[in-house]
Amino acid sequence: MIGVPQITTFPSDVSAKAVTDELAANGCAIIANHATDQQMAQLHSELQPYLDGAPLGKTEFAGRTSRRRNGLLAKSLVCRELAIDPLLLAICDGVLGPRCVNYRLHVTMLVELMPGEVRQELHRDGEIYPVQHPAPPLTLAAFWAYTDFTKDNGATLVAPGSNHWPHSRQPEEHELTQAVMSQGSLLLYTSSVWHGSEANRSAAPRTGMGLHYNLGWLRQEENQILSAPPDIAREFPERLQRLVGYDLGGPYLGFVEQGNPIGLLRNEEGDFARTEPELERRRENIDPIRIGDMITGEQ
Ligand SMILES: O=C(O)CCC(=O)C(=O)O
Repeated sequence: MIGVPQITTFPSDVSAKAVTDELAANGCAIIANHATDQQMAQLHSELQPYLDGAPLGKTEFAGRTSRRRNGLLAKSLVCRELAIDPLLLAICDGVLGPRCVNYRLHVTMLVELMPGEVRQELHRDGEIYPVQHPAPPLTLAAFWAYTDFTKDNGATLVAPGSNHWPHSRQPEEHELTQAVMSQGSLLLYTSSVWHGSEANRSAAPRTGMGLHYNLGWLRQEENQILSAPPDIAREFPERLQRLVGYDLGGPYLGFVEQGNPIGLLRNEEGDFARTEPELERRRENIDPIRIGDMITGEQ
């Protein structure tokens, strides 16, 4: 990338294709003001009590002046809505869909940087899996601005274009930019992109809400089935039930008693079909993925 690095910001009525193309090109994008004021107000009233009761981080990575909470689907109705936002899922279809039969919700997290928090160690989310970078997108991070993100309060640092960098190349300072955005906006980045939270030099907390997605044949970062066990998941819309893992990940992948786990939520007997014609069809359309040292890029 030549010149000052930038994250492209799109309006909320952008097409999924425009964002998917930007993610393939530069690995990151912002969708401005995507959640409504009403959703953000309700989100705060649902989640802030959990955040206020959270302990400070106990590692450098988690931030010793930060507070975090997970298991958000069990705690917030708005979080359930945002996790299946139609535009966001259409972007997941474009980014993750070509390489899996079903993608999953990977992790839910609130990250509140308190005043005085220092810069987080920069990282690639894909490091959670033992693969060479650059790799095709294994995860898509959807980081919602729960508060405004400003230069001073720790708006996430991102290295646009780093989705194409060789495995060992790390960002230099001039290759980083911050995801400055207003409350309700959405920062997206793929798994090979270098990023991390910046120091909070302001007098107020900066909070982001991560609802990240991953390829359905990889293990999810957060154990969603324990975070949303059947008694809780029964309250979810069906799309969300399937997204957290009450579904086959593909033909024969993740069955319960010989059937699709969605039946568990409906108290149905296993149907003894560990696959479905639609899953078989989608599986046929995925080009086999080479895992190893080959450099594949994001195309
Ligand atoms: O809080 C942020 O800005 C980024 C956090 C992050 O990347 C992480 O904790 O994995």
